Amino acid sequence: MVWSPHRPWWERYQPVSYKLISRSGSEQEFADMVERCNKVGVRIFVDAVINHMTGDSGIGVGIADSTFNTYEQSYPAVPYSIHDFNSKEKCGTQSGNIENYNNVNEVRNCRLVSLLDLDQSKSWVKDRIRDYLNHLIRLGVAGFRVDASKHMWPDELKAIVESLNDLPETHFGAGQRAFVFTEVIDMGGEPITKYEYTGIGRVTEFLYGMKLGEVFRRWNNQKLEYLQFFGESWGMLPSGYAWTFVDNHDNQRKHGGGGDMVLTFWEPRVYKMANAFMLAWPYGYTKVMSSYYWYPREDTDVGPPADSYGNTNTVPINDDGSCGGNWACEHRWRQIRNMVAFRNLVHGTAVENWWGRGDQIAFSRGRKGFLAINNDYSQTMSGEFYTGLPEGFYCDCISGDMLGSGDNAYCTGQTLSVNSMGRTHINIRSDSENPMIAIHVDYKLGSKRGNIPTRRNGGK
Ligand code: QV4
Ligand code: CA
Repeated sequence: MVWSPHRPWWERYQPVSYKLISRSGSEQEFADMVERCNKVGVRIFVDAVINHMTGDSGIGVGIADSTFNTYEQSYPAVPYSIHDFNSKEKCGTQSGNIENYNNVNEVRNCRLVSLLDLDQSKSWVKDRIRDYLNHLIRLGVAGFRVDASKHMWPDELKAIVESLNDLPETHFGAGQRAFVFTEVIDMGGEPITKYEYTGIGRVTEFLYGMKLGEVFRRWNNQKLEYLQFFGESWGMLPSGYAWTFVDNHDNQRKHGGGGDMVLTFWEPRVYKMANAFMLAWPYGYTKVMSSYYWYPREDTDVGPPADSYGNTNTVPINDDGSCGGNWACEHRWRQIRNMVAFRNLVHGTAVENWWGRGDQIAFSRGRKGFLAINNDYSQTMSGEFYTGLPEGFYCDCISGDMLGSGDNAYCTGQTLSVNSMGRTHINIRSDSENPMIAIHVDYKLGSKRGNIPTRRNGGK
């Protein structure tokens, strides 16, 4: 990938070759990480940049020491030459860049912000991309996020995906295919739609984070109670095709679409609420973002924490489970981490017992989990709520963790008591830092339920 003087994060979106060498490490280190992750049930998905190569910047050398020449359109390390790129004639704009998103041909055959645009109808190009992805599959990755999918013809992309090898049997069992997510920003109003890509894999649903941000910010008269039918009826993809997230690496820094509505770790209180809702809500395939803090905030190019050579720093883990060294690690924040476990646990159950009043909502997932959120400015959310859960004491996974097991299990946060009717009393102040409660059957306390005051938070 390209090497830029100020080491912006987006260097890695400009490939020079398909060598697995970056500021994050070597191929060997990558392969080792994938191997170790697979062993403990953590799957790795690679963000594959296959629409284009570098920007139109002349002659240069990439991080892995491969050369390129954009005047000649040559990338000898692949190799790609001028025949492998969409020509100016095929594109049709004066500049050779995408100028009008209402012209489908332009969006797919011209250069996105001057990035040299590969022609995926050429068998040489298809084969190089296939070899690259198969190489990653051989190393044990579980699938791909396909960058800039909107800028590739769906049938050509589909052909590449279908040509890939099965995943290695050792880690995945026989006959398993790579899991593919396509990046297609479609918020309505353009001729290219997300629906064109549903035959390839999951598709990004950018409306999701935008709308969720609008609701949790209470903008445009939105209220939490309107979330009762959050999903397809809001103009989003059918749930089985949608890939959802509160924010991503682009829109958290105002690249790509989404605007000011998008919530990020910079606003932790409301960000945690939106993520808790997303993870408890049975729509789409959810993604949790994990970021780094950057300064100054207005500079949206700042790269990850790095050493003086520009190599990305290792992430230090603090005693409380949070990350140090300017890594935000939202995925480690207790409220988010515990809601991931909630989601996995309640998978397959329906929303039941919906209750909504303005900016206060509560609902259960089958007889397995229950979430209540108070996003009201001033009103406490208080009363008896039907949780759908079996009688017993439960540890609220928002305010704490359940540690220990069986009769010795205890809760580091607040404990809720569900009676034989499945009802519990809740009291959530509007000024609480975490104005939510979430309980589920895996956090059911034994008879010796006990509270201890220490709280392991993971950061926020
Ligand atoms: C600039 C000008 C051009 C000019 C060119 C001349 O903008 O008009 O022609 O210089 O050399 C960087 C710079 C950008 C520069 C470009 C080429 O920011 O200013 O062009 O390089 O040198 C990321 C960043 C981009 C970055 C790009 C390549 O967001 O800022 O561009 O990487 O390094 C659309 C797409 C969608 C896309 C989204 C951002 O439909 O697919 O925009 N999202 C994905 C990724 C995103 C990535 C790319 C696509 C490109 O999520 O992170 O862009 O791989 O909505
Ligand atoms: Ca293209």
